[in-house]
Amino acid sequence: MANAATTTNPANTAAHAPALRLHDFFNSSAAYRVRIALNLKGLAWEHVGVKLRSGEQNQPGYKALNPAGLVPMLEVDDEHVTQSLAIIDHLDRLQPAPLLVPAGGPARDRVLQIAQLIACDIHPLNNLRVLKYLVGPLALTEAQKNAWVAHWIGLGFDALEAMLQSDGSAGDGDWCVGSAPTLADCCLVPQVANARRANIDVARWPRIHRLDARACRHPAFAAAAPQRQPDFIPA
Ligand SMILES: N[C@@H](CCC(=O)N[C@@H](CS)C(=O)NCC(=O)O)C(=O)O
Repeated sequence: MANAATTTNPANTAAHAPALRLHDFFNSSAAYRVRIALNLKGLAWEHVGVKLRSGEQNQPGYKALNPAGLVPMLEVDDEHVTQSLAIIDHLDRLQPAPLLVPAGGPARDRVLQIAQLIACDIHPLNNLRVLKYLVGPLALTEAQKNAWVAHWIGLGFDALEAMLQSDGSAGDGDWCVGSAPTLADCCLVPQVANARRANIDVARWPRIHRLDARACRHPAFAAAAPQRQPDFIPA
């Protein structure tokens, strides 16, 4: 099913338009990053739902496609690309406009630092399989699990807020780095959505709060939101 929210960006002139199929789950923040990137580039893509709550990601059929048993996975013609940051890097090479990881200089460093702070330091600690392990084999209570989630998001957002503040050029701008959306914003918005799902008051971090609100008004971000996806299940 083609994502109705996306249209082809006339600024992009790729000679061959590969078939893009995103193995996706509406509430996956890693997949949400990729949905934003695809939309920013105006690429047409097909949603392939993977039902994480019923464990479809661990079934042999999906694991044959992605042995890690995680979404997202992007099929680009016959190639299977996993890991959201690698997928977005792939998309930058497939269709450079707009470039989501700046080519060089301090902006590139800042974008990658923010993206990796979120994708490597915050998100994995609160992933579904980690939380299941806490309440399953480790027998934590729901309250202890929630405290775990709030602790790691809080610690990470404290660092992120300070990083955003230290950016003299863009700390008060519309985007995490520079004057246009980048990979950093593709990571920030889904992580804020995760924080809200965990009932964390994101207003504690004014820059993160403001940048998220600004980005969510952009059509590419709005169309990628969980509630706009075909497999959305209301809470
Ligand atoms: N580092 C991976 C993380 C992927 C990931 O953790 N995906 C989650 C959803 S956000 C998942 O598939 N979880 C399934 C599970 O925990 O069983 C990426 O950036 O793509």
